[in-house]
Amino acid sequence: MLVETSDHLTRVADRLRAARAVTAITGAGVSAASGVPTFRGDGGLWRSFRAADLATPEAFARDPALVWEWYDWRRQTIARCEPNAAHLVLSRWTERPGFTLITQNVDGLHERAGARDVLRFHGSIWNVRCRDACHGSPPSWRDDTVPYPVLPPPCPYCGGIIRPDVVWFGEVIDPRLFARCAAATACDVFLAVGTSAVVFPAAGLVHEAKRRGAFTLEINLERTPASDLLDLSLLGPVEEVLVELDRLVRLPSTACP
Ligand code: BJW
Repeated sequence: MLVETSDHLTRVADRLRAARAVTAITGAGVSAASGVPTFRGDGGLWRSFRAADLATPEAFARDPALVWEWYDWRRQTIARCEPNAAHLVLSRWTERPGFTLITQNVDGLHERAGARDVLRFHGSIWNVRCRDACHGSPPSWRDDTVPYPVLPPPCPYCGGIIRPDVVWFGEVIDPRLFARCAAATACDVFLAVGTSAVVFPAAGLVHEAKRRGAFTLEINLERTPASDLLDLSLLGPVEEVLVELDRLVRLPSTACP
């Protein structure tokens, strides 16, 4: 179902207010208003670069300097961006018991907005690890260097090279993290926010939530492959829709007893 009416927003707000457990998964659309490029669509990152050339282990093995140039450029871009209203609403919602925030975004803007316990499905662009998992190095560490003086950046533990600690195509989601995200599909309301819903297994979570009985909705500028399967699609800029939803959630309930 596709809607944009205030009546539907009010109904969603009623459901959110009554829900004991709410889970949201966010995608690049949530950071678009902050100036972080999305992956697909107009101006998306894949318009200028082929995913297979940059976001795969094979691409990194072939040309680590090229892949790092892309990540270094994105890190410089993100470092200049600030969280927007959508990040701020979601960060407030993470203070609510029973709320789980899963993000596919690697930009760290949810955390910068103050969100608690964010489940980072595809890792973080601000974390790195030794490409060869050398003995002396931790599994992953934070590195805010922007820009890197040398590409690919050297591993400070073995002199080899480091890689971004993100999940590339063909790589497996950390099983413990995946288990926590899968468990969060047992909820009353599941929101898919600003994601094209084409990358699995992340895109499968909303379907699993629906199968388990959750009310499922997406917030997006446009229809996605998930639209027909969800209970509701709210079409609009997430940084506006979430602010309005948040305002309505704070009002007294309008639901019939
Ligand atoms: C707005 C807005 C505004 C804009 N307001 N809205 C099942 C079926 C088919 C394929 C597979 C499958 N299972 C696995 C696969 C393979 C593959 C996959 O899914 N491929 C598909 C593309 C076909 N998946 C994988 O390889 C995954 N691993 C895996 O499955 O392991 C098991 C396995 C291993 C080996 C073999 C087989 C299985 C890993 C996926 C990793 C994805 N990694 C990336 C890069 C992360 C690092 C980095 O950032 O560089 O993650 S790709 C990229 O896509 C990134 C994103 O997190 C992800 C999702 O993108 P997202 O967030 O949805 O962004 P966009 O740009 O696509 O959409 C933005 C949306 O916002 C749009 O809809 C706009 O309209 C909207 N929007 N402004 C509201 N203001």
